[in-house]
Amino acid sequence: MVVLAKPAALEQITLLRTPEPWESFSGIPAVDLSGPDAAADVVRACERFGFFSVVNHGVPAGVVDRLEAEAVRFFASSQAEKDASGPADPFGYGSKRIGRNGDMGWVEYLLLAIERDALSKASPAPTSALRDAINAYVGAMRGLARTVLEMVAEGLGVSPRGALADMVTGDVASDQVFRLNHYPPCPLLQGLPPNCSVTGFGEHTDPQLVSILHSNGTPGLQVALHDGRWVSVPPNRDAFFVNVGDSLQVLTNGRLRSVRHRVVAGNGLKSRVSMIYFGGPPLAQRIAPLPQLLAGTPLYREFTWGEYKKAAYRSRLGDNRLAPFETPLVAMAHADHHRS
Ligand code: GA4
Repeated sequence: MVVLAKPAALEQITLLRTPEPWESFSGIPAVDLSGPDAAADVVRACERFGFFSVVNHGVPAGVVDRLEAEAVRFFASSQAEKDASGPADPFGYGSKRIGRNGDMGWVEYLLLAIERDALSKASPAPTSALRDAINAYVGAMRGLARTVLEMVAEGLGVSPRGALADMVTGDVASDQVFRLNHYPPCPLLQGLPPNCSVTGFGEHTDPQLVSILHSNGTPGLQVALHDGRWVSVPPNRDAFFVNVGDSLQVLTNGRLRSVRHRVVAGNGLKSRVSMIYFGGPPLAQRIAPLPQLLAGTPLYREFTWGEYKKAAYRSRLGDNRLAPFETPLVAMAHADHHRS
């Protein structure tokens, strides 16, 4: 990453020079969820990248289009109207500030809590049209999260097949979050080298089990491969993108790893609008390597999702949030590795 001299208005937002958002990587797997090998394909993609797209997912285009139109309408409304739903702490409308600990990005967003299959009553969804569109969309995402997590269990040989899916869409109310993001083009980049982009959302992993993302077909999302290289994800309006989160990494004892990802906003590119469903478990859910997947030493000690979430909200975006939960031997091995 190259840090450049920059205009004062971008003071606290990191500029990046690599890779270029329009140079996309063709290696990200697209899993056909209706295919006979879907479960094996999902696991292979999770192991190689912690990230993949799904096609033939069965989510009606109308559900997505309706929410996208409402999201665009919301972000185009006046600053005063948007501010009426903010400031996000953590829920509500936010602009540039991400989380509570000083992270900044060229982004505005609406972060909302979900209770079972709908927005929680306390969530400040600005209009009833937006609320209704989100509820329909979240219903579809719960179904998709369930399918993906059942396939992960099946592909890994975990039984029952619902063991992971039930943590997110089971009978006990789980901790689900929904987020709409808007990344406007960044005019302040004018005059800087053409291959410059600005951080829209800084690099991080998601703390939950899975996240499911949809975007309006605009580039900007980048993921880190296991060798540390950052690559740009080719946008696809017809697909959803699935991220492995930290909790799934722990449950699988590191066989699946959460994907580091970030969003960059460019100069002269059109606005990017994305919608993300985060599937977390109930607060009291114990997270520890599943006995069925524990061939050798457990890499992580057991914790509850509530504990992890509390620690996550105290951290900075780019922190390695799992490090404090590694078992002592693993932590020592990592420390040795970094020293040598
Ligand atoms: C990353 C994934 C989700 O967007 C999120 C984010 C949350 C926030 O925006 O408030 C966090 C971030 C996310 C992880 C570390 C903490 C909390 C911002 C931040 C600096 C809603 C979530 O659950 O964790």
